[in-house]
Amino acid sequence: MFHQDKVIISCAVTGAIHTPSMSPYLPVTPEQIAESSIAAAEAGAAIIHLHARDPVNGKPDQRPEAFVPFLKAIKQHSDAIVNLTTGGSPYMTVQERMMPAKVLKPEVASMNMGTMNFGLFPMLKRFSEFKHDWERSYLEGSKDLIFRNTYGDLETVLTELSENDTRFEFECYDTSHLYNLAHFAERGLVKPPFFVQTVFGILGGIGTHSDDVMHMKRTADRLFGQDYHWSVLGAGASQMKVAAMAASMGGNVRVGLEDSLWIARGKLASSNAEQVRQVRGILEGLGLKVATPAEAREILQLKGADKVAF
Ligand code: KMH
Ligand code: ZN
Repeated sequence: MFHQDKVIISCAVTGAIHTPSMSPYLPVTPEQIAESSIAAAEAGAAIIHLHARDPVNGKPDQRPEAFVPFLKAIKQHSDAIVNLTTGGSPYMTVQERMMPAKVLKPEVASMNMGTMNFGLFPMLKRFSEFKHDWERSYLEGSKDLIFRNTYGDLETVLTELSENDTRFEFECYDTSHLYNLAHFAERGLVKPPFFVQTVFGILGGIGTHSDDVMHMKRTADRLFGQDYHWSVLGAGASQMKVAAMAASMGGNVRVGLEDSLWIARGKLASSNAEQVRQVRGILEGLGLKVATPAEAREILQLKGADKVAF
């Protein structure tokens, strides 16, 4: 792992795991997504990871035009780095999922590094009342859902987005995904420094135990040496615990309502910025300093906000 002086905070503002009925604070409309992103950036997030939703029913929407209104607002009011999802939702095709990043040419796009189960159905135990028709079947359907990221898919997305000098947040949900990244590095399809987002606590991927965090770090250290920057994302209740563990070992952190709706046990986070402030407090309490967007651009060797297409 490359050792940095500053810690990069990413914030994933809304996304495809949760549905609008689960939290009144989940941003849904373009105005809400823009406002929440700008506040998260002001609180200290250098990178904003974004999905779009249908403003009426909150369903994930992967049309590039659904992203444009909030991207323009975010660019106007902050210098945060925009990271666009290519994960979309596991119900979408890979071509659909890639389209916003292909058209809008962000500095960073997410890249899910392997095909996997993506079990959202356990949330049905906690949430039973839904405002919109699609929500229950969306969660139930995940019992038989394959989140497709074949080698052919990865090759296509990596090649096409690299043509625009978009770099990647490599989302690795298990050790096999690190090996997949090493495979593409060996073939020269991806260039260091790699921004490796190890993901903990998604059913279908690795768990959130400290041994899991250590195992992912050790494996990435062995495969990539100094060629990678490590970041962690703990889903659900593990969000801050995983962040604290990784930060104490030199890692970067991702928070946000996409990955966890919570700020404390049984207490919903009232905004993305609230989670950013909380993780910032943990980092600063450990004696660490938070990277600005300019510092994060330098660390990750990004092309700059003037080279995006929005
Ligand atoms: N919420 C993450 C666990 C993507 O957008 O590419 C999954 C994610 C996928 O962020
Ligand atoms: Zn995402």
